[in-house]
Amino acid sequence: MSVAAIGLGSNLGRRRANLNAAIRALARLPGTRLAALSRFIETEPVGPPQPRFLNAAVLLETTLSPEELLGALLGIEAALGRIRDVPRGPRCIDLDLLTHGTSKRRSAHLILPHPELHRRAFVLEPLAEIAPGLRIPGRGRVLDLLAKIRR
Ligand code: PH2
Ligand code: MG
Ligand code: MG
Repeated sequence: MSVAAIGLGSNLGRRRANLNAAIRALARLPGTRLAALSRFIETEPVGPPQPRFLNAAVLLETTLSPEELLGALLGIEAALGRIRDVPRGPRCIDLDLLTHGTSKRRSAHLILPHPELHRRAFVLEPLAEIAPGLRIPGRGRVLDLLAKIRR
């Protein structure tokens, strides 16, 4: 059993409904329990000009491997109508695997921990709400990472 952190984002369509549908789907994954859910926070877009995001974070307890969980996230995104076109562009749902226990990965499909996680307030803020003491392998505690980008 591992604890995995997922970052959620939506800036197209019914953002709140999109996040809620994704959270319901995450909670239904095999071998998986939804352990914590942050509030939804409105954030300014990072990257190309686009609508504001709603972002959130969840913790899952799961027996799925990182690769299995990543596959499941892509499946949920597709089921909710995600179309992959503009990199870092608008999306109805984005589910990013941030950490999975103490796992590290560097494959073409999966980098763990997520390579941008420690730089992104829209990820760290909701994550700090539910897991301030979570250790990001190779990077440190969530709360410390958030303090670093805020100063
Ligand atoms: N996701 C991106 C690019 N920019 N900006 C905000 N505020 N929130 C996001 O989730 C986000 C973004 C690519 O995944
Ligand atoms: Mg993302
Ligand atoms: Mg993504």
